[in-house]
Amino acid sequence: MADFKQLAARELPQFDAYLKRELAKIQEPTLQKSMTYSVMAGGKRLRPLLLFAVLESTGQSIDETAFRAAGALELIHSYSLIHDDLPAMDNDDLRRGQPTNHKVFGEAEAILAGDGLLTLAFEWLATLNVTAEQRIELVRLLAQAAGANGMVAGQIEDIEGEHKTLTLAQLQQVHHLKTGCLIEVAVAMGAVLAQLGEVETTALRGFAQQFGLAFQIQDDILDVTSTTAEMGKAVHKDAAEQKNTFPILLGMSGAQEALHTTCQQAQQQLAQVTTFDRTLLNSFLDYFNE
Ligand code: GRG
Repeated sequence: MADFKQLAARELPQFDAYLKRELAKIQEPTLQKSMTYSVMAGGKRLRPLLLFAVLESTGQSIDETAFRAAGALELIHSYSLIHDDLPAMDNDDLRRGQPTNHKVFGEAEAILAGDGLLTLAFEWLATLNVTAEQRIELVRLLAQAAGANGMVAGQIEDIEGEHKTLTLAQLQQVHHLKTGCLIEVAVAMGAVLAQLGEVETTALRGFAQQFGLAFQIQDDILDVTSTTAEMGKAVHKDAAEQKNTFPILLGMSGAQEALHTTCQQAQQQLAQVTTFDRTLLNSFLDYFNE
């Protein structure tokens, strides 16, 4: 059984080509360029890889249907990052080391590129070559995870939390909604495509929830000191910006311990899967030991 790196090396070149080909069908030239710019800007494709991993682990093929469903996840992810970077939100000039969408195309265009990606995601799901029941379930799952009871709620709670100190439970809830829901739905969508039963689906979702939390704790740990290549020294982020992070609430060693415990919990959730090989999904946790 492959590990997540082998899966990525095998599938991502074809997946990227699929995304490029499909995005080339957008007729309005500015939208076509700006939407493609952000989707093809070098993201890790973590959510698509989780969906592919569920299919691979359960003996299903990773075909154009899988690419289209995983593509919908990546479109939503890209839209969220474009909007998150806007002056009204995080006001970031750089994303993945490149100018953010609004810096290249303008603010109004970036809002519209995000809108275009959000709606295109659901068009892709609605035109999937699966049963009508599966299509409806996939649309429902993604809408719930990305919407006002999921990622959008997380974003607003994050913005509102900026001016106060959150408790650990509140911080975990913000991250669960803001990033965890989309990570969790990636495996849930894989489970729908693979037609898994309730026990496996629940275990996979539990695994992904813990994985998403670990992902966030790791991101906060790495964020405490980010090094700039030009200056060759550690640059500490603005103290206000760091108020609600795991290292601030738990201390650095506390955050590292929380990361370790969360990975163990992810493994325990996955251990409840007994009907297929867990090696590939387990290997996603290696991401935190690099
Ligand atoms: C604007 C509705 C709306 C939501 C935005 C996801 C999100 C919500 C904001 C992203 C802000 C952020 C930096 C969150 C921390 C988690 C994180 C590192 C997300 C980036 O996901 P990756 O690492 O991104 O999967 P890549 O670049 O690999 O695609």
